[in-house]
Amino acid sequence: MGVVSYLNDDNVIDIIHEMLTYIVYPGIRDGVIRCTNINDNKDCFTMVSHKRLLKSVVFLIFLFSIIKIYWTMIKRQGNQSTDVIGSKLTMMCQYNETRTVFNASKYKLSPVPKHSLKNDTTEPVSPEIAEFFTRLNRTLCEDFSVLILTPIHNSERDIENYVNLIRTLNYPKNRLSVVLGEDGSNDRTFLKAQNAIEVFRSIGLRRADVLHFNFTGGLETNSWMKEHSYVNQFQRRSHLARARNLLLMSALMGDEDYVLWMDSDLRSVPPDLIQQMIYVNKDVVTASCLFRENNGRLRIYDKNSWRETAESLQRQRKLPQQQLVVEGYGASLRVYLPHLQGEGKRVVSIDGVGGCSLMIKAECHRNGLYFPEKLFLRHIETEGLAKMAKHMGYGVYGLPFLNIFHS
Ligand SMILES: Nc1nc2c(ncn2[C@@H]2O[C@H](COP(=O)(O)OP(=O)(O)OP(=O)(O)O)[C@@H](O)[C@H]2O)c(=O)[nH]1
Ligand SMILES: [Mg+2]
Repeated sequence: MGVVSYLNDDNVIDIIHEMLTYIVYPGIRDGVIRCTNINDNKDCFTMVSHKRLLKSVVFLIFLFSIIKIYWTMIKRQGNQSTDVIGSKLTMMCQYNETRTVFNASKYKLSPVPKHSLKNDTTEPVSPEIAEFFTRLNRTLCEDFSVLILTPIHNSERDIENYVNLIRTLNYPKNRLSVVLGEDGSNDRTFLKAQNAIEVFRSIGLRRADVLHFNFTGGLETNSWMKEHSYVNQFQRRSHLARARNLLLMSALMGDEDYVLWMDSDLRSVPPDLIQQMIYVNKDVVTASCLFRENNGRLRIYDKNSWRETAESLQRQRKLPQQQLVVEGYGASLRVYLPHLQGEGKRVVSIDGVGGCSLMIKAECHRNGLYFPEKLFLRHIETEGLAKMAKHMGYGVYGLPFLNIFHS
């Protein structure tokens, strides 16, 4: 007689399968198999082998083996859809490009230029097109905890508007945290930021804080011209990269899903900015940052969000390793993000990003993605981060139809 033992939570199919396998085992002469529960020592059922049953038993073993394999496969598939996804990150908000087919012949879009050259303007698209590329099921993407990080410096004038922008975001406030990181200001930025934090706490944000960093090395000037002159870009961007990294290191907790980098000097952002960015489920993604002139013309403000072209890469190969490449100074051989609208896609792959509103999966930061303070493949700060992200195997994307406006 053979005995098959089982535990309370053993699978019935597994038990029967084991008993059937046993019954043809030649060592069990009487062909009796008993099944015993080892928790309470009680028998559940017994199987007796008859010669004429052997054929059908072999057939049943075969059948059960098939069912078992099938069962295991289904179980494994089920596991994958929660496992690979890495918790809730992809499952709930996946954007499926193939589900929405853009009718290119119905809606005319300006074709993607070979490169953006000296053109830093963009045409507004019709409300219909904008709606097509920003439509989403809002309820799907509100389950993540998002940390908004904003470096601030001499931002006294911007903070009130910044507070309003955070207020108007329609993402659940209890899943939002804001941490501001200030250094080197010679105005009342820190005081204003402390007041802002009080407001954030009062409207129910998950966490709100302002940090002061005591480090030097920034450009000590209040002149916009000097700040943006080409010769000062290494120092300015390197210092800003450091401020961002310090902020990241001090503020990122273990339970945040996304980090949204948002500048303090934005005029407006869409209320569903966060949902839009989460919806596309990318490691690194940025919106188009524009500037609206008084005459209504749209200028591309953020020239750090671009796609490389064969020409831009060829030109870089000729440069010394230690040469900083910054966009926005002279004719561009790259294609700026808003000029990629012509591809007719909600989300497009890019190679450089700016920091106006930049969403990064917290996991990427935890895995070592940061803002290079020195050159990384000839780039620095946000553009350096994009280069580093690609180097680490992360995807870098832009949303050419999602506009935010710089002040
Ligand atoms: N902590 C810190 N924040 C900074 C520093 N410089 C700029 N910032 C902040 O970083 C963000 C981006 O800086 P901006 O100076 O706006 O960069 P930009 O948009 O390229 O340039 P502008 O045309 O001057 O607006 C803003 O929120 C600034 O307040 C700095 O030295 N330290
Ligand atoms: Mg700015």
